[in-house]
This record gives sequence, C-alpha cells and structure tokens, in this order.
Amino acid sequence: MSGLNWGYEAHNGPEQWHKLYPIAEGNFQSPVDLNAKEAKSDASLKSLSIHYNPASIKSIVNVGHSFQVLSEEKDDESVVKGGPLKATYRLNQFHFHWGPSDDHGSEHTVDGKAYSAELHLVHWNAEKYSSFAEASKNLDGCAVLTVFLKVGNAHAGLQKVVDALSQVRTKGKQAPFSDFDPSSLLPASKDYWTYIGSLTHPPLLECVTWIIFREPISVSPDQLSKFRSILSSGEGEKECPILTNHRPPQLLKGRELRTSF
Ligand code: B30
Ligand code: ZN
Repeated sequence: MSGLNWGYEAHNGPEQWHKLYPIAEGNFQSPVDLNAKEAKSDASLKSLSIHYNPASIKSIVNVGHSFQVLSEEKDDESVVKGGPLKATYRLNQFHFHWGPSDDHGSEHTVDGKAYSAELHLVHWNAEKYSSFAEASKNLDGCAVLTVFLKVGNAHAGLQKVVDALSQVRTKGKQAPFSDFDPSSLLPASKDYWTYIGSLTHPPLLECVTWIIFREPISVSPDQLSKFRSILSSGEGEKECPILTNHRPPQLLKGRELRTSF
C-alpha cells in the first residue's frame, strides 16, 4: 500500500491502513457501533439548528473512492450549530458510503446491525479555523451529520444526486451541480446519537463530533446500484466499479455515547 492508494480491497483496505496511518489504532476512531447498552440519554443536549442554502451547492466530483457533492465555503450560508456543538460549523461537502449488496454498507451500525448505506454531511468549525484542512487537525474541528439509508422506496431528493452520477463516472471527473437542498436528504425526526471520533478513511484524523440521526431515509435498490456503478479508475483505464467503501466499526475505548432521545 503506497501513500496515495489506500482503498477498500484486501491489500489496501481498512485492515492495512494502520501501517501508513498509525492513528488507525488510536483512541477516538470511527465509525463505532451505536449500542443501546453503552448509550446514555442526555436531556441537556440541545436541539440542532441546521440551515442549508441550495445556492451553496456547486459541483459533484468523483474522488476515486467515492463521489462528493461540494459546497461553496466562503460564507456561513450553509451551517449546523446547537446540539453538542459549541460553534457554528460550515458545510464543506457531502458523500455516501455503501457496500457490495443491499443488506450492508453503512459505517456505523445500530446494536450490531448495518444499514444499506450512510450519508455524511461534512462541516468544519469556521469560527476557530480558516479551512477544512486546518480544522481537521483539531478535536473540535469538524462535525459530520450522518443519515442512514434503508432499502425500500426510491428517495426523490436522492434521485437528483443519482441522476448526476453519469457525468462523473470516472476518477477525477467533476461536473456542475447546483440548486440542490441538502435538507431534502434529512429524516423527519431530528433525534440523534453523538460521540467524538475520527474521519473514517485516511488520514483518519481525530477531529469529528459525530451526530447520527436515529431515523433512516429510504433508498431504492436501483438508486443503490447506481452508487456502485461509478468507477475508481480514470478515463481510458480498465473499468473498476466502486462496489464498497465502508470502514467497519472501531472500539469505543471508554468514549461517551450520548442520545438526544
Ligand atoms: S468522513 O466523513 O469521515 N467519511 C475526509 C473527509 C470526511 C471523511 C473522511 C475523510 C477528508 O480527508 N477530507 C479532505 C481530503 N479528502 C477529500 C475528502 O473530503 O474525502 C481527500 C480525498 O480523499 O479525496 Cu476522501
Ligand atoms: Zn464519510
């Protein structure tokens, strides 16, 4: 495994990452299992305040291990605050994790059970830091709003994202993607789990306040299969679809796992 080509296969996957990224064996790694036995309900947790401006969303890009929808970062137009957060966190991008079949693909699990896929809305602390890169070096640097995807009916908001995937089929491709409201991907209930952890792939930095919604959104088998149709290979290379991109749960190692419910 060389520095640039970590991935999700046996030779470069989650079990190998610690060789180049020793923090993989740290005390604040993600994802984790959201276990009812470990979780403590915390009545003092405030409700979340989430404001997204569809005009902040600018483009979609294939990054080789996934695709990401990018938000403009120059202002506080799309932010989350409240809940466990002590600052306002600005939206940087959102992306998904999935698996080779519909029955697993989420990173976090609930009482040992995986969902089909997982959405990460990635934010950084723009009150204290000047970029995502700088923020990610600090424990209070990032906040990831997380939504589970459960296989069932097609999701209308998600379909707009799925329809754009044909424009970013190969690694490195980027296309305009605008006027999308990320709130359309949130569940009705804002009940959540929260804990302190890390980015879920290299560089695995321990910088994330995880906020994970209890209620999943739906995704159809056809929508999920389109996630798996994008390629980790570049244009003109041998076609290699991204069939899986989720890290398994890591140990909680004494961390607090709180619920708003
Ligand atoms: S996650 O939400 O914990 N899965 C990064 C951001 C979010 C997560 C994991 C990693 C990260 O490293 N971001 C900055 C550098 N990245 C771009 C990216 O956002 O994610 C470089 C890259 O590798 O393309 Cu993937
Ligand atoms: Zn992620």
